[in-house]
Amino acid sequence: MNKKLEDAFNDQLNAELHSAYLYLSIAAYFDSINLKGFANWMKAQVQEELLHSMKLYNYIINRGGKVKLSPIGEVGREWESPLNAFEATYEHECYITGRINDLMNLAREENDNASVIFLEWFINEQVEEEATTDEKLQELKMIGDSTPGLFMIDREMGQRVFTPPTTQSE
Ligand code: OFO
Repeated sequence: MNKKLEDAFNDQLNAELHSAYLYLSIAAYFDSINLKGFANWMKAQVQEELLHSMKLYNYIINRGGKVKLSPIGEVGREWESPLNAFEATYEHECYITGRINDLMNLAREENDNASVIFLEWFINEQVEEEATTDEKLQELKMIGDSTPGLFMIDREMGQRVFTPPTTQSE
């Protein structure tokens, strides 16, 4: 992998770690307002982001590149409401999708077929990431100010379990 791609993959590794950091902060916000189910959901999301980070880490190493860890940017600590926190989450996922698309375009420009194939997994993953966060956002919009509605969603979100992938390549 050339230097340009190595740098871009390292930037994406940083962005995924930043996503984990952001979602951990959102989990802490939910814990602070006693929405334990929402907090559980966000903690599972943190695990997802760490998985994405490790995929990139392993790929950089496997391609003979150097992993360069940079400081992780600051994240917010307070959100106005669960709805506001999910607006931020969905927006963040759309931002990550844009980054993955740019990385794919760069891999194509550099004629790096292995990177193109590797990034296909991330392209598909982002479809799922946007869909799941938007689903929660829409549910929160639907319930409006209903406290019973909020507790119902909280109960459902408490069921989420992070399942680590079973194959080594993942
Ligand atoms: Fe890594 O997909 Fe979310 O950010």
